[in-house]
Amino acid sequence: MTTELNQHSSHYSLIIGLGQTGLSCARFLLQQGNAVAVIDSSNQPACLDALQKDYPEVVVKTGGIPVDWLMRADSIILSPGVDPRLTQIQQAAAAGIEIVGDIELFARYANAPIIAITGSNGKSTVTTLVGLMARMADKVVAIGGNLGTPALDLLANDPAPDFYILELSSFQLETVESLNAFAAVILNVSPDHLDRYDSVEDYQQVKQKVYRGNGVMVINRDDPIISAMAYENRNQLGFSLHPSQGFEFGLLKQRGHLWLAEGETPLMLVSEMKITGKHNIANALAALALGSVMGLPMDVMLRALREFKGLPHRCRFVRELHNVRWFNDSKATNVGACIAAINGLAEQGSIVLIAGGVGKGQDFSPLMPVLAEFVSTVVLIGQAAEEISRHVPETVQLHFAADIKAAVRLANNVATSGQQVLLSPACASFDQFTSYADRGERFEQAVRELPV
Ligand code: UMA
Ligand code: ADP
Repeated sequence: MTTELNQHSSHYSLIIGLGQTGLSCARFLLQQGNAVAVIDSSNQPACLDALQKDYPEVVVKTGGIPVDWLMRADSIILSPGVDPRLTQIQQAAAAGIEIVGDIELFARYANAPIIAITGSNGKSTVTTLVGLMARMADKVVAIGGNLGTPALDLLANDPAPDFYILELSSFQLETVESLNAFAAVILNVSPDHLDRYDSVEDYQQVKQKVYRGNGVMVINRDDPIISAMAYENRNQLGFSLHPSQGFEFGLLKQRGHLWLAEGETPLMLVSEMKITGKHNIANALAALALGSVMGLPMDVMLRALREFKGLPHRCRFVRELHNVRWFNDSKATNVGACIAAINGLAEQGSIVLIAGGVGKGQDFSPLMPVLAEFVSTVVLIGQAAEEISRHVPETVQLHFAADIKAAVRLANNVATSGQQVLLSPACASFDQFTSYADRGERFEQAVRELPV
C-alpha cells in the first residue's frame, strides 16, 4: 500500500516501523506541527489501522523500505525493532540525514526528571517496582518505554509528572544522544541480542549510553563491567549482594537471617519480600538506590517491597499437582535470565526445565553448570532446540517436544514428587508464539489442563 509522497511537502520526517513506537512518533511529531511519512517493510503493520483512523492525511508506504524515501527525508525516526545496519539506513546516514529514535526525541522534549532503567534482565521488574514506590510516596509518575506505554505518549501528560520512569532497551539506546537522566542504572549485562550486535562489547557500549549526562549513576558493584563504567567525577550510588558501606545498598547477614541494608544499617528481612531469588534481591536493592536518589521515604519504599508480588511471566507460580510445583518464567528470553531463574528456585528442589525458541545467536554453554547442578530433565522446544541440546550435560535427561503443550505433558510424565517444573526458555518466542506473554499464557493453560 502506498499513498503518494510527491503530493506532500519535500520536508518531512520519515518514521520507519509502524508498530507502537511508530504510531507514538507520528502522533508526537504531528502534534509538534511536523510533516511525517511512515514506512514499514510489512504489508500489514500492527498500527496501520490506528494511524489511518486518527491521521488519514499521513503518507504511508507498506511492504518495503525503498531508499529514495529515506534520501528525501529531513530526518529519520527508527523504531527499536529496525536494525540500523540495514543498507538503506546506512546510505541515508552516509548522506548526512539525521537518524534518531523515539527515546532521543523524548529526551529532547521531556519536561520532568527521568529515571532510566536498562540492563539485560530485570528492567521491567525494577521499573514497575520504582513506579510503585513512587506512587505509594504520592509522587505523580509516568511509567513506560520498552515496558507498556511508548515513551513519547508519556509526554502527553499535562501537567508534567514529578518523574518519568523509563525502561530502556538496548535497541532504544542505540540512537540516544541527548539523554540526561536524573538517575540511571544498568542492572546487569549478560549476552543478549547478539543477532543485532557485532560483539558483546558493542552491546555493552550501547547500554552505557543510559549514563549520558550528569545525573546520578546507580551502579551494580557486583558487575565488574558496569563498575568500570562509573566515572569518578560523577555522583554515583552503588548496590551489591554483599555488605556495603555508607549510603550504598547491600545485604547483611545477622543471626542467620539475610537483611536488605543501607551501609551497615539493616532495613528489612529479605524473607519479607514476595519476590524470590537472588536476582530479585538485586532488583530490590537497585530499586531502593533509584528511589533514594528520587528522595522517596525509606519506610514507603520498604512497604512497596513487602507488597510487590512480581510481574506475570517472571518466575510466577502456576499450580501444584501431585507435589510438583509449576512455574512460568516465559519472560526469560536469554541465557542470563534462565540461569537466574534456575538459581532462584534451586533451593526448593530439583528442576525439570522447559526451554527453547529463537536463539538470537546466543552462546548456550553457560547453561551447562547450572543444568548439571540443579536440573534433572530438560525438555526442548522450538528453533534452537538442537543447538541447546549440545549444551545439556550427559547426566541430565533430555527430551524434545513439538510444542508447548507436548512439552508440558512430557514434563508432567517425568517430574517426580518434590520437583519443580520451570518454563524458562532462554530464547525469544517468535518461532511458535506471538510474544513471550502468549507463550506464558499457553504454557499456563496447558498446565491447568493437566488431569488431577
Ligand atoms: N519493521 C520494519 N522493518 C524492519 C523491522 C521492523 O518495517 O526491519 C516494522 C515491523 O514490520 C513492524 C514494526 O516495525 O510493523 C514494529 O516495530 P518494533 O519492532 O520496533 O516494535 P514496536 O511495536 O514499536 O514495539 C517497540 C518494542 N519492540 C522492540 O523493541 C522489538 C517494544 O518492546 C516496546 O514495548 C515498544 O516499542 C514501546 O516502546 C518489546 C520488546 O520485545 C516488548 N523489546 C525487546 C526486549 O524487551 O527484549 C527489546
Ligand atoms: P527485562 O524487562 O529486562 O526482560 P524482567 O524484569 O521482565 O526483565 O525479567 C525477565 C526475566 O529475567 C525474569 O523472568 C527472570 O528470570 C530474569 N531476571 C529478572 N531480574 C533479573 C536480574 N536482576 N538478573 C538476572 N536475571 C533476572
